[in-house]
Amino acid sequence: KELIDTQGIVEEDVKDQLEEPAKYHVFLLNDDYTPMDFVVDVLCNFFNKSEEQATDIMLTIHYKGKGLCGTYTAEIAETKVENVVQYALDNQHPLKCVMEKA
Ligand code: NFA
Repeated sequence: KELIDTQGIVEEDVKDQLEEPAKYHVFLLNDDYTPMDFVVDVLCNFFNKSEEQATDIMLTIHYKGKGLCGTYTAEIAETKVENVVQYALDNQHPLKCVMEKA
């Protein structure tokens, strides 16, 4: 956001400098076809989870429909989603990855 002051000078909105950048949750969604091992692999390699954390999250997704993989600023969350979606497509799995404002 830009503000114009009384003399017509453009200033940054002070709020923009004081506020933390918005954060986004990145989720994986369940499906009937993607192998469990592939999901664990994605969680380890794209979201820096340990094997144990990755297995917990994968089972949460499998039983509850979705699971939180990480929370990031917009640009990083977008890149995670793009990379995971492309990796799933490359391996012919229907795994879905989405982001939501935190
Ligand atoms: N439901 C999948 C299966 O039974 C496993 C899975 C887990 C898929 C988490 C997507 C996300 N093979």
